[in-house]
Amino acid sequence: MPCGGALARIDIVCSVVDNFGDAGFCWRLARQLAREHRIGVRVWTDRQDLFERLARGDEPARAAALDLAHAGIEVGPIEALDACIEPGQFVVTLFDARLPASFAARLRARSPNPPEVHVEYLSAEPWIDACHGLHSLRTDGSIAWMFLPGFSAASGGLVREHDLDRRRECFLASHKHAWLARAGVSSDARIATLFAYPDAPIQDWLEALGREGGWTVLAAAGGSPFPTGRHRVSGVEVIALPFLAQPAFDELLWASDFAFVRGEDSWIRAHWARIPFVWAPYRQSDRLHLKKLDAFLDRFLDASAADDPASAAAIRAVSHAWSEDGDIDQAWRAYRERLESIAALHRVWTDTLAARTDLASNLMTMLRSRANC
Ligand code: TRH
Repeated sequence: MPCGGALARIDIVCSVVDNFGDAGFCWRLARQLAREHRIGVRVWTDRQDLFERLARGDEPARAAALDLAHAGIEVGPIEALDACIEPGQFVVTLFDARLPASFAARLRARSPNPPEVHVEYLSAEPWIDACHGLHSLRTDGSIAWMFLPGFSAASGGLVREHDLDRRRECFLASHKHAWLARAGVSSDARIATLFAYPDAPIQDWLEALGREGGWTVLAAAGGSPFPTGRHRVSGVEVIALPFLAQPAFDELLWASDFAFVRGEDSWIRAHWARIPFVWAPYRQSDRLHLKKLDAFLDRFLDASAADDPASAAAIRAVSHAWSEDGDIDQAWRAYRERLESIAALHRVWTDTLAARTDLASNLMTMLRSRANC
């Protein structure tokens, strides 16, 4: 079977641990591979419902079937792989996903042997660069190649579609006004997206925001304590949104002046939205998430803030306070005072990242080189 061209097919296996991010990353990658690399994509998952939600949101007006069909992607249950599904030319497992035994046996019996690549969670930690591209040898003699997403040129990179800036600029020039009007936001409000974990100090932050005035908070679904609808909290207008289709989630970030983001996928989308943001890593035991946070802040601020230590300190303080490691009221005030300078640091950092090869392209290069085609 050919490796390239319209006939090539990739199987992506994605089991979901928690939240929206595992499926969110997979869905974005699948869509980009189908659209930009002209490859047939099949996604095998234990949470088809989440993929449908990402495709249509909780708004009946957006049809999941339409979006799935447009993307040209098949989404099926992982168990189906155990039956009679023949592997495609390339097989990718994500995060905690494992191949069902009989599918793995069929895959490894094939000649030539389709390469298996395992994609891990994104991290800014330094060890990523040395481990990306290594392989592990299994007891049956088969090999899995490790693909590690990351922020450096030595890593697997970040998901970033080729037309992303053009779509964002088009939205800002032509659609933002109507988008905000539909969401019920007045056009002179400063907009903060709130996509947080439930243990973030949301109430304390809203009180700080209320004292300042002028902000509208758009609370994304999941993690915030507010039911869908409008609320007035500590003097702040809070609009709690339904779960949005993934493209509309990007528009939410594009329309914002600032965002709290979390996990993995929204973290990277906040970069590409080119707005100042504060990231909360997924909580782990032994405060491991704070190590991940510092690894990111080190990379970001080393690359951008050599001449602005005051802004760097404000970013560090607010990021730690948001992950329950400090006083958000005090940290937010210092951060807010320097928001213009902080936005400039984000621009420098994002420009550096945007110049690198994107994750989907790096993945296809790895798959093709391992398949010798
Ligand atoms: O939901 P998350 O906290 O997911 C996390 C991370 O992926 C983390 O790495 C993983 O270990 C953990 O789950 C189990 O945050 P994240 O990664 O930002 O994913 C959210 C996805 O949901 C993202 O693709 C955007 C999408 N989304 C929508 O499409 N519409 C919405 O309304 C919302 C709120 C999110």
